[in-house]
Amino acid sequence: MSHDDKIIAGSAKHPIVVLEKGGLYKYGTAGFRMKADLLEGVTYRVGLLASLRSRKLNSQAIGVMITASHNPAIDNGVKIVDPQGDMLEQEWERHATSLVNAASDEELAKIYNTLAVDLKIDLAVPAKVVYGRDTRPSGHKLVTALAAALDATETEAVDFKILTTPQLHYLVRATNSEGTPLSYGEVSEAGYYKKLAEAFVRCLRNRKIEGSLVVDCANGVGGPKLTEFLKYIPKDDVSFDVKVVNDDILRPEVLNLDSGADFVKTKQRAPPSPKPVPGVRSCSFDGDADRLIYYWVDPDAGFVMLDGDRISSLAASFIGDLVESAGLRDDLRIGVVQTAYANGASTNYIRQHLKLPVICTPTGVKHLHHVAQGFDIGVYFEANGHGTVLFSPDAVTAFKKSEPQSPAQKDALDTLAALADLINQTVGDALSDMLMVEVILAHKGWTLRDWSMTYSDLPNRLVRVEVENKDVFRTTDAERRLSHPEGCQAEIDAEVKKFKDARSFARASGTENAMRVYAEAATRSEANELAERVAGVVRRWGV
Ligand code: G16
Repeated sequence: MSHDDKIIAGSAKHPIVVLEKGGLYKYGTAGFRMKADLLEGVTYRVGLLASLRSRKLNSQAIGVMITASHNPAIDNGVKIVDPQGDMLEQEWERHATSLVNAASDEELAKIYNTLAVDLKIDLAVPAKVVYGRDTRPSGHKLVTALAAALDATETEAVDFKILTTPQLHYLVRATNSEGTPLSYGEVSEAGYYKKLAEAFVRCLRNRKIEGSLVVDCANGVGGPKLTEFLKYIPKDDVSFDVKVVNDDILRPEVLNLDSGADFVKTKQRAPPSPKPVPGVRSCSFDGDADRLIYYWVDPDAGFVMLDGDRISSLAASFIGDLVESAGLRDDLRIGVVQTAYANGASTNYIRQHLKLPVICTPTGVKHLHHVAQGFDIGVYFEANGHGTVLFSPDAVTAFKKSEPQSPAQKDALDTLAALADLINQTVGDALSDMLMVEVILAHKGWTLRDWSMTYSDLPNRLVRVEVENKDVFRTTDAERRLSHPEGCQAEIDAEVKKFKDARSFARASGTENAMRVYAEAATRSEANELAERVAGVVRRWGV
């Protein structure tokens, strides 16, 4: 069979579903994400693109992750991971979109070949794709479609089975750096646990983690993976009292249900089950363990949340102090990257108190990651808890090679070097970020209450608004304003003007069929009211 015949035959077995009303599939905030029954053909086609990408990049391994993260259990998604473990280069998103929207199997083969010619890809060189999936039952079928595409294109395939999203990102980078001086770690799930556990011990050195930590895993893949990771911590060196909850992956319908980071962030309350114990330090992962939110229920003040903005300012402050103690302040540029969802108080705190630059990008870690790479130390977190800290090769060399002039300087350099290993450099990782937070709290001797006292959040509200046609909304100015439909932004501005110290914006979600509206104002009730009013404007225009 010719190459084209193989591609066509595979596609016929994993057909694309034609969308209603001439709709097109789009590579959104985190790849293609929708109801799982629409995704079989999409995943087959994504497999074809991954093979092209590997061939284009000198046969380096490309990753494919099958997950819908925080979405409900009936959804699924598929996204491509580049060789260094970061998200697919944005220029290629349109190639993914054109392949996925091919009208027929024959047309698909044609577009595949045209892409190969246009992008100067030699189809005779080897290709490699590594892949994983979360715990959604629909993942089985999608993996079969993916494997068929890899088979049709004679691509070497490695199935890592069930993983968290950040684990797959780790494995892609580890695969491509294996045996080089920049080796990222052993190419196995165990290698990931070993690397994190070893760095965690090095980061802590004689510091004690106070109290226990309850980790809500959204009944997703993070549950079993965290339990597995805990076995790698040497009990003689570190006492880490973790209680893993909401880790039921056997009942798919409970995934992300009334639990997880997205629930906690959007509802601004603790998961109802297990009943929160006042005063206990708690955190939530999302369904694929790439987002993290901390919180506790205060016996006096009630629920207090420490979201991505708080994690970002905590990390920036701690790492900034270490860089100062290490004598590297003048050598390394530290910066923070946020999105429009960042609480205004956090931006002020980072700029005015920490004296660090802050850059705002559109939503999606793919945007933040890219900008963070422009710093020697780039701290990026979305308010929803998705983020990480990136260290440039120069920064890592400085941590390892600088000659310490005092024991305090040595301690700072050692901690920085250990943090660079502990913090996942490929993408936001709830497990790795949680260990980073625990390390910082242990070093500072802080409780969550101490952490929450660094600044006061402006009251805010995030709402999800279902509209008939979210595609009419287009944004500008890092999503802080709507350019389309014309006239809509003027109405939002008019609503905002009615409130003191207020800010609001609306944007179409790239992972759900809905609009998101964010509002900040001087009081909680005003933030709620403003959000509802802007939601009303969006509903009127979204037809
Ligand atoms: C994904 C992206 C995040 C983004 C989130 C929500 O998260 O990776 O960067 O913030 O979607 O995006 P949107 O508002 O466009 O729906 P996850 O955890 O769902 O993969």
